[in-house]
Amino acid sequence: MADMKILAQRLIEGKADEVRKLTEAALKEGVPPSEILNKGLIAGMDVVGDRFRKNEIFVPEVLIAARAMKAGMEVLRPALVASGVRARGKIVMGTVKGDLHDIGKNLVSMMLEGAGFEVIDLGISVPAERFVEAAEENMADMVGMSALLTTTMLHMREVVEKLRDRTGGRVKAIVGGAPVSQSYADEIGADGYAPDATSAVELVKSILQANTA
Ligand code: B1M
Repeated sequence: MADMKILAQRLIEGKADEVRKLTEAALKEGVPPSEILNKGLIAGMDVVGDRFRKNEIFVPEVLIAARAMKAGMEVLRPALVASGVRARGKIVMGTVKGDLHDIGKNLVSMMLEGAGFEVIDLGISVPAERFVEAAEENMADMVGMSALLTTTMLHMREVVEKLRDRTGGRVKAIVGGAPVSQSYADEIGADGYAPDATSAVELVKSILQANTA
């Protein structure tokens, strides 16, 4: 019989193949997709996020767990869509123009997906206009920007300004990456800043919940 605790445990251990198989088996047994998502995959990812925050595990373990999460989500996504479980929100993510660093951005994206958000990942070196176009085309709730260079973080301001002009503040903007700080986020008028992937998830939840309240 499908056991969501075992599914969560395999995800924590980063066993992508087992997570995929257990998710398929649970669906076949008729476990509701929302239960597989919340009690299996997200529950596992929450533990990973918590351990990462406490420095009990590090980036490689998180990436491996996130890959297992992705494997489960690939199986679950069609069933979730069919059962009408809506994502918690839609976020366009990318590393800003001129910047090729994507390890942190990928980690943030995966953690957000793990927390039930839909992420549209534009990749690296994304021009300001592309962020705004993608937010409009996809009716996104938020744009997330990552920068690892002191020179490229300067492009974040342009994205924030364009977004505000074109969407009137409907689409929120958050920023992160090693050289970025809360004071820089405040200076450029971003809606939020997070120092790491776990706090990024908390930040997105709080901004989008406040938005719909
Ligand atoms: Co580059 N690099 N790099 N690099 N690189 C740094 C960033 C640097 C600090 C190294 C150093 O000099 N000590 C330095 C930047 C100096 C500065 O501007 N202050 C630097 C430099 C100078 C360069 C080049 C210019 C080197 C050269 O060619 N002369 C060049 C630039 C290329 C370019 O982008 N145009 C370059 C190239 C590269 C590689 C391609 C070799 C490679 C990137 C591979 C890749 O990403 N696919 C690379 C790497 C790996 C690094 C270091 C070593 C590691 C970065 C990393 O992945 N960290 C880095 C030094 C360091 O940080 N120790 C360095 C792990 C990752 C999980 O952390 O990305 O910080 P991080 O993400 C965190 C948080 O910041 C946050 O959450 C993540 C998870 O907790 N976060 C967000 C990130 N994005 C977020 C978004 C959010 C919220 C939170 O909301 C949207």
